[in-house]
Amino acid sequence: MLVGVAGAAAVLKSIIPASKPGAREVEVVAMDYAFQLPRELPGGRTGFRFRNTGKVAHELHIALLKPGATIEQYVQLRRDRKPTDSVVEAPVGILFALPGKLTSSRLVTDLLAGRDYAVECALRDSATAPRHVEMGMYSAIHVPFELIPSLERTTLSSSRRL
Ligand SMILES: [Cu+2]
Repeated sequence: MLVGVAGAAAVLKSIIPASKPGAREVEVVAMDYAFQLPRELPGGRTGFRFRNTGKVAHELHIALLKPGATIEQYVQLRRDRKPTDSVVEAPVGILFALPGKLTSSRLVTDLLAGRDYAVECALRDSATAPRHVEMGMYSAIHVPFELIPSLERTTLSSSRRL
């Protein structure tokens, strides 16, 4: 009986994300050398597109920070040319955009409530030039608890009951 319930929960879990109304779409804009994007986004399925309005190539690299880690710590590690493992929990993905272009592909992820994401461009303009992140091309996305869509909340509380 318990196995049956757990099995049903597993099936529900795999179906619910697909049946959600369309993913929220967020367009991130790159300039030379900064990002324009919301500082806060609601949790849940989100698709990022990336528009480069600059004159050099840029990337949108998103990483999930460990709880308590800050974008400042992340950028300091970049400046010190050290690994970022101590502050990064998981990579999310990367989009590339050439100058003047909007990506045709999307980076889709489930933003986690209560967490922070690092956003950076680690490209450089020449082999000896600093990475763009070191020139200030970074940002952070905070996902507050209170902005969880009601569907997420329902899903969370029903899985707790199971
Ligand atoms: Cu860049």
